Amino acid sequence: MTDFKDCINKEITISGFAEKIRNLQWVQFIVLRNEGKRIQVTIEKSEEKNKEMVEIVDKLTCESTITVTGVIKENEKVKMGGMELIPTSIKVTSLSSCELPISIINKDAAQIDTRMDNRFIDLRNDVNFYIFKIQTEFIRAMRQFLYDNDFTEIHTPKLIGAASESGSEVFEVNYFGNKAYLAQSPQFYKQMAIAAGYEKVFEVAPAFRAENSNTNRHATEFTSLDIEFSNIDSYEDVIKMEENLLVAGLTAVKEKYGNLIKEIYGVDVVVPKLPFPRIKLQDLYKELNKRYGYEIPSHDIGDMNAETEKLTSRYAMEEYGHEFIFVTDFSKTKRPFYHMRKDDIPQGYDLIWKGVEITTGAQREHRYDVLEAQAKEKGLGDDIKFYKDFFKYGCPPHGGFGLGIDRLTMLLLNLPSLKETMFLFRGPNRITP
Ligand code: AMO
Repeated sequence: MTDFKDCINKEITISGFAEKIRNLQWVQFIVLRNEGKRIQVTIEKSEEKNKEMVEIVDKLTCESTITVTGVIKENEKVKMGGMELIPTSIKVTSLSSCELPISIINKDAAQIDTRMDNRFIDLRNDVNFYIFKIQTEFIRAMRQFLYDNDFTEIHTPKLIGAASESGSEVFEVNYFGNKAYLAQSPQFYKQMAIAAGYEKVFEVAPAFRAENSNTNRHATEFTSLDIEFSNIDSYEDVIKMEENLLVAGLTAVKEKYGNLIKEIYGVDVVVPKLPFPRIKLQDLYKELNKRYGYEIPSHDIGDMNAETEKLTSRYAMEEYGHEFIFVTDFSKTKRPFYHMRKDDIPQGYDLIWKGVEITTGAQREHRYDVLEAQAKEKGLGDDIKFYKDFFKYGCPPHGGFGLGIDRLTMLLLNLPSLKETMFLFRGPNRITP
């Protein structure tokens, strides 16, 4: 919908939802909503030329869709931007049932599950509606950054013959009587693109995880922005690429939606300073212990858990005044076989934002013999032979990362969970609508 200020005294045609209808003795008002914007439509009942429209509005129900032609007039008495639309024609394009299953104005009046059942109505609420307008800008700007840096976009299969990365956490599907799986990540295929000679590739696509975890940050299907590029010296190059990518995304979001995000979600969008802080896992453990008395549970040593991530962001904020922090030097027992190791330390990182991991990245092991030894050590056998073959006939040093888009949006807007953030959430107990 256009900005109405540019349309004053002009005739326009607008289609949208009749959000509110007030039928008074002398006048009818409709609040017309289109793409999160609103205009008041005012119909004087006494005017003969309005007779037909008055009859239409008499029968109109809230959330019906209408197309209105008329002139935008300034009227300081109108709360909605001091403007109103004086119609010459109103067409009803679809009549809504009177009783809505959930409230649009007050989204929190219904339980989250009821809201998800009725997501097409739930999304009409501004807080929900704008999520995807803002996310679009975030992804658009990041894509633009990648195009500007000569990345090639690839589309890798999500139906795969061997469980990728590791044997766990994949959904099995019946593929004409044989077993197939839903890809948990494009990891192997983005590396294949490097072996094929593409210097820089990316993909934005669904990833599937058969994790039976009901947390605010896990979905069984989510969207991943995956990147892989070659001729790097170390994972530090990967970190730098991710820093610049996020700065590009957040700069664009702040510019286009900063004020709206503050108004609707109460969040200040911060464009992070470069470089983001980095810390080695062992040093992080020491800091968290010293500052907050936190001791990592023995089964998580060498890795992070939800509590560690939360405290890590607290530390980053207190020490550096930064929302982001890279954690490096994880234990090789906790990292995948394809991470390159130096002195037995995986050459990769996790990126934490506002207390949640948003990325895993690394330099990859591209030397065939070493890769094979690391795969063996993790008990991986013949089903990844096709992957190991990528490294047999020349493959440059390379690295990359996977960035969870849904988590990114959740954190950007301070939403409480992926259930609120995703267009349609998929979890262990949710596979509809
Ligand atoms: P990882 O498994 O850490 O790494 O996933 C990368 C990022 O994807 C997001 N993510 C999820 N988001 C929602 N629900 C989930 N269940 C979920 N699981 C992961 C997170 C996470 O940081 N192949 C590597 C990436 C790489 O090295 O390039 C990988 O998949 O934001």
